[in-house]
Formats: sequence, structure tokens, C-alpha cells
Amino acid sequence: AISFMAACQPKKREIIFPKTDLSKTALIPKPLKTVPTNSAFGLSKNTVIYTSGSKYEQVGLFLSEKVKSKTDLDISVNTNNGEVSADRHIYITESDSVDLKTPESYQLYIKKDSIFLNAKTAAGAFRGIQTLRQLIPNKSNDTLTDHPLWLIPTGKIFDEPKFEYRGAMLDVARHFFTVDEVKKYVDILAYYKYNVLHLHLSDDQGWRIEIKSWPKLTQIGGATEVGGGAGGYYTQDDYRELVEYAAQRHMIIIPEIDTPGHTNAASLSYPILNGNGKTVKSYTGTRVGFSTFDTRKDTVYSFLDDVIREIASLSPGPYFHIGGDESHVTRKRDYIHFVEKVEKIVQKHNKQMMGWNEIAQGNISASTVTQLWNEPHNALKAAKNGSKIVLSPGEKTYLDMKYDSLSKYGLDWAGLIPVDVAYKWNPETYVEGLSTESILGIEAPLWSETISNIEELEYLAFPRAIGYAELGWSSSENCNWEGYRKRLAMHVSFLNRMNVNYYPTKLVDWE
Ligand code: TNX
Repeated sequence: AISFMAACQPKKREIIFPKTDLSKTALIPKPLKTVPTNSAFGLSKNTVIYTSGSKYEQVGLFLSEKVKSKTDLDISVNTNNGEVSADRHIYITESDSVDLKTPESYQLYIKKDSIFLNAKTAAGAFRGIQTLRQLIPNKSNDTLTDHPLWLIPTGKIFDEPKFEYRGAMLDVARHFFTVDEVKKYVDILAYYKYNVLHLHLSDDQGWRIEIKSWPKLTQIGGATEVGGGAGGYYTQDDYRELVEYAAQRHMIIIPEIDTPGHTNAASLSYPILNGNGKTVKSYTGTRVGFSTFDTRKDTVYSFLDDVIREIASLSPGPYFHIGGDESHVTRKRDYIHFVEKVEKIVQKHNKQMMGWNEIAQGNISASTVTQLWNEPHNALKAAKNGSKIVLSPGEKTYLDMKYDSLSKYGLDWAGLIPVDVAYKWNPETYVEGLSTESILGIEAPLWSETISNIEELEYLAFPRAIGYAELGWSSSENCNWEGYRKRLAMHVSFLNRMNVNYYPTKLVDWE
């Protein structure tokens, strides 16, 4: 006997999908392992997303929003709104499978009528969602059935990051970038599985974050920038908004207050901090290395205690970056005294210190993270002491270096960095003697001496930042320039849809 339910179920007509190949899709970063099964999942108005738990529901809602903007489909999350006859499901599920080795690992099983996305954490699910977004074609197939289907190739994807830290740095001090501009940058970075935005919040030319206990920092120090423009700063509410926006994309913001050099704007606001023996004047040029705090003054440390306390209280992430680079007018012993003292202040506020490679001259603790930009020997010294290293070698990862001699923006002190040079290096072997276990990850800094708005930012950042995303996430066996440049060519539609002013290098045959 046939049950009432079964008898009333409309019979699903078997659709014959065109042959697909999941392993030949243009995913960036390239997943660890892909097994194609050559059929398709038809994303349509009849698709519904189901998620486990409220954190996963946020991820589901994010997917639904992105599906809407790409296809105009309204896909509901955890409700079947009655109007649709849901016959295709996307399940986003927490899993404790041992195959999920890191918090950001995920597995994607794409079948003809369901997609299963499994992850240990919402962050892992979020990374998997980015993969799924990239698999949704730009155009629907309108001939297979009576409604449009966006055909996603079937198969399995097993994926995990190579490095736990995949960062981009933005210098908002040399030129200020608004909250909306930073959000747009975060959106694009998140699509490529970045998980860190490092904000360079202070430098000689400007101070960019409100500190309630030292208000002149933004009143005076916030009012200048390179070239004499108006500058600007984030209120603490603005900063909270950015932190929250990034958190929704499972990214952290690392605040950097650059010290003891690169401090002209702070000393202009409060001359008592100054230690270079000269009268402080506002500075809107692009020289480096002329300013320093007075490292023997107690006020400098009570100032930093206030600044770090206020910023740490706005920062859910584990790190506080103290800069530490190019302190050319600080005596070496004063510099070391300073770094060691400030490390204790950062730790007192429950953060791990981070600093540019010069900090390793001091006796820093193993929990402090050293960011390599130009001195492998200092990175090696820190690693030997148990510290983790973030790799940002100038000649490979500096987004502010020109692509070629004709580049409209950028500097060239670390060389020209065309799109292939940016991609063709292996972080795991870049520093001789530095073991993979010591490498926390990679970060691409964008210094802003030559750029002052989002179009100029995008011109320098893209497409190079997309390559660093792959170098940071994909296994080195999966990083291959010929394969990458072909996949990158297919990303124009995303970049155009996002209105990104990328540099259309001739090294890529853009679609
Ligand atoms: C060096 S890299 C700097 C910055 C400049 C940058 C320009 C580093 C830690 N310091 O102050 O903006 O070069 O490329």
C-alpha cells in the first residue's frame, strides 16, 4: 500500500544536467582537494538553507544575501516560507569530524539535490560559503526546467588553510580612509578568505583613532595627512563598527600604534612625549625615521598605558601591534628599553604584542609576534626564542610597490612587483632556516603615501592581494602561476560587480 503522503507528493521530474567538472572551476584560493562527480546542483527559487545553531544561521544569512545580489533569488534561511516548494537544500552544519583539522577547515559535498557544508566552527563554515559563492555561475540556465537554475558542479571539496594568519594591512595614517572605504576593502578580502585586517592607525603624518583620555591626539594629530589634506580619524564608535563588520566576516582587526618612531603626530598633539630634541611641527611629507618618543620619560609609558587600554577594550582580537620600525633617531639601548617596557603594558591589557622585525633586537617573550619586512636575521632571532613570525617581505608583499615603471601610484624602494612576482614565491621556504612551524602566516601591507581614495587603493591592492590570499591559504603544491593566472582571469566578473578598480595586468588574459 502506498502512503497518503507519498501519493500526494508531486513526482520530481529527473533533470539531465550538462556534464560539469568541479576540479576545473576558477576557485581562489585553490582548495586542498577536489573530487568531481560531474553533475550539477540547480540553485533556484526552490532552494532553502538550513543551519545548525545561531552562529551558523548568521553564516546562512550571509550566503542568502550574497545569492540575492548575484542572482536576485530570495533564498530563505531556516524557514520554508510556504510559497516555495523547497526541493533543493543547502545544509550548513557544525561537525566534529576528525578530518576537520583546523577551526577554519570545511567540507563541501555538492549533490544533485542537496549541498552539505560541514565545519567545526562558524568561521570554517564562513570560509566554505566563500567557496560556494565562487561556484555560483554568473548566468542561469533557463532551458532545463520551467524556472532558471544556476548550475553548481557536483562533487566534494576538502579544504583547510595553510596558515592560520592571512592578513592585509592598510595605512590609514599617511592618508585617511573612511569607514565605508575600509568596509569595502574588508568585503573583497573576505571573499578570498583573509582573516586579518591590520590597521596602521598612527604615523608622523596623522593619528587616526579617538583616545578619550588624550583628546588632542585626534583634535590636532587627526587633522593632517600627506600632501596637506584634511586627514580624519575614527571615533571609538566608528572603530567598533569596523571591528563588528570584520567580525561578521570572521576577520579580526589588529590595531597598530607605531612607536617609538613614526610618532610626530602624537608628539605634535602632546609635545611632552617628544624625544628628538627638536620643536615639533606638523609633517605632511613622506620621509621616515626622524621622530621618536622620549623613552626615558614616565609620561610616555602612562600615555601608552592609556592608549593601549582604550584600544584593547575595543579589540576582541588577541593582538596589539606597537610598530617599532625605522626608529632611526632612538638610541639602540633606549629602543630596547622601550620595547621591553611596552611589551609588559600590552600584556597587562591581555593582548599579545606584535611588532615589525626591529623589535627582535629586544628580549621579547615567545608570545610576541614578529612581522618580517626587511630583516630576516631578526625574524630568525625571534623564532629561535619561540616567537611566531608573520611574513611581509617588502620585495614580495608590499602592495604599495609599483607594478612596473609606468604605474600611476606606488613607490619602488623594494623593487617593482608585477603580478607574477607577487605570486611566485614560497612563504614556507622564503627565509632560509625559518621552519614552517614558526610561521604564523603572511600579510600584505598597503602603505598610503601615494594613494588617498578607494580607487587608488584598489588599483594597488588588486589583483595582487588575491594572489597573497592563495599563498596564505592553499598548499604550496596547489600554488602554481600558470593555473592561478587562468583562474584569476575568470574573477573579472566579481571585481566588476564589486566595482573594483583593479590593475588589468597584461600578464593575465582577462575574460
Ligand atoms: C617602510 S615597512 C615603512 C613605512 C613606509 C613604507 C613605504 C615599514 C615597517 N615601514 O613607514 O610607509 O616603507 O613602502
